[in-house]
Amino acid sequence: MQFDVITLFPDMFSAITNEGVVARGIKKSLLSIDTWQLREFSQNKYRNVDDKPYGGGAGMVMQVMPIRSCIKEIRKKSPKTQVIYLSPQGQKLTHSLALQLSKLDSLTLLCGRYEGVDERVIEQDVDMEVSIGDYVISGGELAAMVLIDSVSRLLPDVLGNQDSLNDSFANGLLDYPHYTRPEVVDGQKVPDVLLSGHQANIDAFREAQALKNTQKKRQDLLDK
Ligand code: 4FN
Repeated sequence: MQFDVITLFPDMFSAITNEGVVARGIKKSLLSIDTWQLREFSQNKYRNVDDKPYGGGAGMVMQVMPIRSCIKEIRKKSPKTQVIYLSPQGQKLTHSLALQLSKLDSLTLLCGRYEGVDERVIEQDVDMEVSIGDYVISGGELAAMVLIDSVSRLLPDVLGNQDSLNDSFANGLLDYPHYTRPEVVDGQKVPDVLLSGHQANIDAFREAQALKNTQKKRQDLLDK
């Protein structure tokens, strides 16, 4: 899968390209991330890509033409790329949306800064707006990295054998609780059944715990 990222801060993406699941996917040539410095598409010698909002008010707005020229350049390589604007106005990123996106060959991720992009970009150049949640953040880059991580781990062969986390969300429940050595720590003991060696009982225990956990902490997941 090909990710093209339009951003004013390409260096931020080293957070996912240098280590972890995404980095491993890149090493195995299962995915590729290219960043595009939006300033290189500026139309003036100062490399500005933002301007004052029509109608007045605080802050600056990202201009249409640098973004449009950048997307045109990306389309030379990936003509059918889907352009996603990471935005608080977007549809919420969920496991199910990540799964849908993971079936596509090429995604272009547009990262906003300042007050966001000129509305005409959204009208003409953006296929989909996606949000990672309802809180204020300073730019779309962190959101784009969350999307890339969640989509990449769903690509065939990226995770290898360790796909337990995908399985657990596939049933729409939270995970069951995990324990590792030592058996007792500060008087806290690992549940006996996990030491019993009786796999059917262990599976039943975990399923019950996952359900209980979900009811207690995330009832909203069960309401859906
Ligand atoms: N954020 C809200 C309302 C109004 C503005 C914001 C906000 C970064 C460019 C957008 C935010 C949240 C989830 C991108 C937030 C996301 C962004 C995201 C984002 C700079 C303009 C801005 C009601 C959600 C609190 C700043 C609510 N997922 N503006 O954060 O890009 O992807």
